[in-house]
Amino acid sequence: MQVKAYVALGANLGDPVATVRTAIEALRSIAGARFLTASSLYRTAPVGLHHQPDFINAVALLEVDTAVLPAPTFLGALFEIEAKFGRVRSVKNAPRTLDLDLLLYDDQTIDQPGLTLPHPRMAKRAFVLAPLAEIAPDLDIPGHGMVTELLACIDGQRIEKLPQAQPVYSCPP
Ligand code: PH2
Ligand code: MG
Ligand code: MG
Repeated sequence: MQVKAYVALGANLGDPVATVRTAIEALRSIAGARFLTASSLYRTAPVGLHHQPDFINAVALLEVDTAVLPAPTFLGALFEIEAKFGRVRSVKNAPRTLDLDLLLYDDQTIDQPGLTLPHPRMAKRAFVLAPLAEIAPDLDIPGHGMVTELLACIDGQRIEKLPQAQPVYSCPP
């Protein structure tokens, strides 16, 4: 069976714009999943963290084959990509080269060590809800409600959509 899975991307070390763009490309090469779309990139103030640089955040949508990549295996594939980008899990919430969070896997609710679905904090975070609303405005988050309504309830989290990268044309001579 094919299901939709939403993945949040975040980075706030090094060149986070380049990291998130390259990580979106890396999501295209997960065996057993098909990349469908990704949101724009957003520059966001750190939420729940002090004295950290701004983040670059985005959300991607993939179609996942449940036989090949059940939710915990799919999460493992995301961790492999994080590791390739040099993520070291030293201290909880340390600045990170790349954070990939599994937000939703179809409408599954899971509560096991290391994997809670829907992602337990997604409904309170503009840096997740704004990019999610861009690619899935009608999405209903199981147990929480409509993505656009949840976003409208959030105050005081600074977030700015970055302009899309334009293709570089060279003019004919
Ligand atoms: N991730 C966190 C905690 N706080 N704040 C922003 N703006 N963006 C994030 O990706 C983020 C955060 C934990 O993973
Ligand atoms: Mg996270
Ligand atoms: Mg994470």
